[in-house]
Amino acid sequence: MRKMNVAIVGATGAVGTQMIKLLENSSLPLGTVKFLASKRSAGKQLSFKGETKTIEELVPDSFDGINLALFSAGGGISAKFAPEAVKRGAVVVDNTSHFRMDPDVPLVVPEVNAAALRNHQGIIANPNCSTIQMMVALEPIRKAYGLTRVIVSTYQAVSGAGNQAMEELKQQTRDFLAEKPVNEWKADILPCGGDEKHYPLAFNALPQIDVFSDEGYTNEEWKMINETKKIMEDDTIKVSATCVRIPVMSGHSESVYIETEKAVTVAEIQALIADAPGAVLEDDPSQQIYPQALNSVGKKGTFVGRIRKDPDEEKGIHLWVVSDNLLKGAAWNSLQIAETMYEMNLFE
Ligand code: NAP
Ligand code: 3JM
Repeated sequence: MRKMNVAIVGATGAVGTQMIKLLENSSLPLGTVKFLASKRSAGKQLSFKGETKTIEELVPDSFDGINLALFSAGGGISAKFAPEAVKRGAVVVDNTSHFRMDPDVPLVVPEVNAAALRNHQGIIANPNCSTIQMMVALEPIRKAYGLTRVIVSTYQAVSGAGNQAMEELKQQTRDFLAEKPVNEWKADILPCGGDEKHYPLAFNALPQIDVFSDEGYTNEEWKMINETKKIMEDDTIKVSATCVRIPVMSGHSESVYIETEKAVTVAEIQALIADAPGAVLEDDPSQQIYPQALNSVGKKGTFVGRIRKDPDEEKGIHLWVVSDNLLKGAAWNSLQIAETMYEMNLFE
């Protein structure tokens, strides 16, 4: 069996830390494993499979001899270093939004469109966390009944914004409990590191994820709209999104409204979800069973419940979709892409 030499770029981050844990239990036959981050972290040590490993500073030559590079250190780092990794013979699975809409880059959720991996030219993009879990829930419905429209509102966890954002929420929560006035809480990152104003997230809900873009939508909302059409290979599906950050540590929740092409019953959708790869049905109102963010943490599945018909729209269905944003939304989907490629014999 061919050994895989793997580099994790952004190894100290919220996503990178989960990637390391998953790689310890991966089915990939591992050769060398390298952990890369910025100069700030170079020299720090961590444990991998019982051995002590040292974080190295990311430089172009980091990729010499590497055949798989998993990137999650921001779009700018991917723009600069992913081509360097490919030049040196690595396959890159990129977690940032930088390459996602590039027509030469497959955008993959393995349960949905693994076949697209065959067309890769060195870089494969991992979709946005909120898109991924929605695709796992909707693809089986689209395949069986057709999909004409999606309207989604998200309730996104703070871990999706990185380690510093999690720390900021924890401190604001401590400040609230210490009865410190809200105007004295520190808010330097959320809703979005790249924007001018910052607001507290503790005991709040912020309808802004990423910066604002065209037509009053944020970039996060455009990611959900555009990525859905690319993954489902259908530009005619009407998609709209409202993305909201809430004070949950991990686990994104989504209220998803869809319209199907053919009429469908709730029981038919429940049966499809129960059978769908990567999806877990949790839907029994009589027993108060429905997906919850807290219960999703540490799990690889996408949990689906609250499935019900729209009272006024014959082909309208509502669903509640929950998944661990750092796992299926990021680290697990990336590693699953790599494992799937290995099984498909796509590493040279
Ligand atoms: P994070 O907790 O802030 O971690 C950022 C990571 O990037 C750290 O390892 C950091 O290393 C590294 N880094 C920053 N600047 C660097 C540089 N100049 N050179 C090398 N490494 C550098 O962020 P995160 O939540 O893990 O997210 C990281 C990225 O993954 C995001 O920016 C985003 O593009 C992507 N992401 C994708 C999804 C998704 O939906 N698929 C979800 C979350 C994040 P140091 O510790 O040395 O600073
Ligand atoms: C999730 O600094 C950056 O470029 C990263 C911003 C970011 C992204 C992104 O756009 O790549 C933070 C958190 C994502 C994402 O998955 O789209």
